[in-house]
Amino acid sequence: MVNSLVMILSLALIAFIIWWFFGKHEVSQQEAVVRGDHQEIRVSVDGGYIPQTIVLKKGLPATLIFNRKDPSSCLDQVVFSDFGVHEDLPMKKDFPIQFTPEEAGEFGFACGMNMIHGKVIVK
Ligand SMILES: [Cu+2]
Repeated sequence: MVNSLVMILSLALIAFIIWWFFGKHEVSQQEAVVRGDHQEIRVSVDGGYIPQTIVLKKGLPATLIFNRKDPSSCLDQVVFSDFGVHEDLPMKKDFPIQFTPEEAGEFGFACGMNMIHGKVIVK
């Protein structure tokens, strides 16, 4: 009895490990679109940032068009500390945030309370 229980638990654990390593973990990632002399991407704010990971090209001015659909006060500000951006996001309105990523790397951004996170990858 105990043996079969251990067996079942082991199988469940193995299944979990397989899922963890080989399953599809949907992390939304999107690249900005280059338009002439700048790059642009839309980010919607709804329970989190969509896409959560934004890929930008190094050295090209970027416009991130935020649109907040989530009324929770948690998400009413967005902070890109590496780029000196700290803005209030209006509800249901396009709100452009502009900066130029001068260095390659990964840079986090977050809500005003640093609870909800997104990431900028500069290549
Ligand atoms: Cu928050």
